[in-house]
Amino acid sequence: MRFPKNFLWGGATAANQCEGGHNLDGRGLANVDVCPAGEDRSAVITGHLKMLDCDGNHRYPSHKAVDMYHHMKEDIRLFAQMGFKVYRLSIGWTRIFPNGDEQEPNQKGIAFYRSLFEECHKYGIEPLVTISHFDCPMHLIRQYGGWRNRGMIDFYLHLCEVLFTEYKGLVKYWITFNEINMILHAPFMGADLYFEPGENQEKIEYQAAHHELIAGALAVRMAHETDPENQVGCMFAAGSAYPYTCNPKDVWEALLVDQENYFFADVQSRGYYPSYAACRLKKNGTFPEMLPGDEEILKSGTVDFISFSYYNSRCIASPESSSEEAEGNLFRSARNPYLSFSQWGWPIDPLGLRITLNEIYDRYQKPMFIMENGLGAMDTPDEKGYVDDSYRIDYLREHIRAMRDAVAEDGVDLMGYTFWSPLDLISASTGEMRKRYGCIYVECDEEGNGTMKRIPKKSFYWYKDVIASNGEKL
Ligand code: BGP
Repeated sequence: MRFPKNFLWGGATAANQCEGGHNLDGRGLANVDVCPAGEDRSAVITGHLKMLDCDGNHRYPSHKAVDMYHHMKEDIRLFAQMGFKVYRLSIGWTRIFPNGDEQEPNQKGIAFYRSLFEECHKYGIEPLVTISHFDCPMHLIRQYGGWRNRGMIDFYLHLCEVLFTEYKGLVKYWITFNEINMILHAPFMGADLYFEPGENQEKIEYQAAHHELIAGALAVRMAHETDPENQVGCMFAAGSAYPYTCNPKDVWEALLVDQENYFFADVQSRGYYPSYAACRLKKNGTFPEMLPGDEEILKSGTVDFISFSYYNSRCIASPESSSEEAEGNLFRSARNPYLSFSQWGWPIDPLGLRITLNEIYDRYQKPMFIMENGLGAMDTPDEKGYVDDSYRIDYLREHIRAMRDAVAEDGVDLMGYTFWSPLDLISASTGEMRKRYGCIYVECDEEGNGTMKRIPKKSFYWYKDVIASNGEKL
């Protein structure tokens, strides 16, 4: 037994990291457009430096990104050449609703995604849509305070209603929010939150999370009512937390980190707040305000599948165990002495993917989908622009092997794998271009200058064989 016949192989992108064209055809300004490149980025995306508009002193990488807005057909043709069965992309909310609170959508935005979906179907590629991938109209933040405000639920649902009806028959796989747990790690980028001095950050984060959880549950219901073919998943940044040692205190700290991470999917999959979260948030005085009826909404809007990103595991040490720190997808943890690390210091742990798949499947017993996994690295093209990225192939091969073991030997139910990312794009955490993930090189420098020419790397041809052999040829 190997990968199922209908396994969905593909790749994933996010609108703000690849589209560019940030002010074209009526698109409005979004939170992701005011996250600068450079040293202020970290403070802005974590909500500690308030930046509610662009200024002349910073560069904003989402504005141009890799110009997929003008290369869409060419890019999808390349994805088709790799043999993609599925393409995961996100909707730029402000292309559809420039301010977010309009009644009528922007027809040019609707038309752009319609032609993108039609282009996918032309090649037999199933589009899989993230409704919000770190994306919120700035007007909703300035006017209403963003996800702190319960009113956001209605704006979000209005977006969903337009998407579900406009694209009925074209899209059947939906994700409500990308990496919903990023609210706790990059609150401005993840959920448009910034903090004034003296505010209780945790309380605001969990209140906003509650609003997103309610919005997501109502979106699941709406998707099913609009078209019974629709399948909706939750999405969180996963990666098991290992105790640094077998000291029970390390084991306990690791459990707490896992619970903090699983909280969101626990609610989205089971339909209620897990007791550990209810107890701790009440004790901290940060349990969110709920309205009568909220519990029923959560119960009636559980997701069809569980999706997640996996870049690395984490290693957790109690204060008693002295340890060095490691980086890792906006989460910091102890440095695991058994692992190697990427150029950006992220641990590389393929077996951790098998462990994570087993943990998640045990916990929810629902089909799963790996929505992101990949290696950010510095590529050196030759004089023709060709990149021999054998290191990326090694990373992907080992992770796909681990995923195959989880499917074939552990029996987990896995729908598909969309690696990050088919083409080079802007890094979410650092805003850099030189942190490249793609199987397709994009000729574009750190300042956003270049021909934007697309050139397949070695990994492009390798992944093509992987798909053609349904994961046999690695
Ligand atoms: C995830 C995000 C993606 C993507 C990826 C890689 O957190 O969902 O948007 O960017 O991580 O991270 P980075 O771009 O920071 O290297």
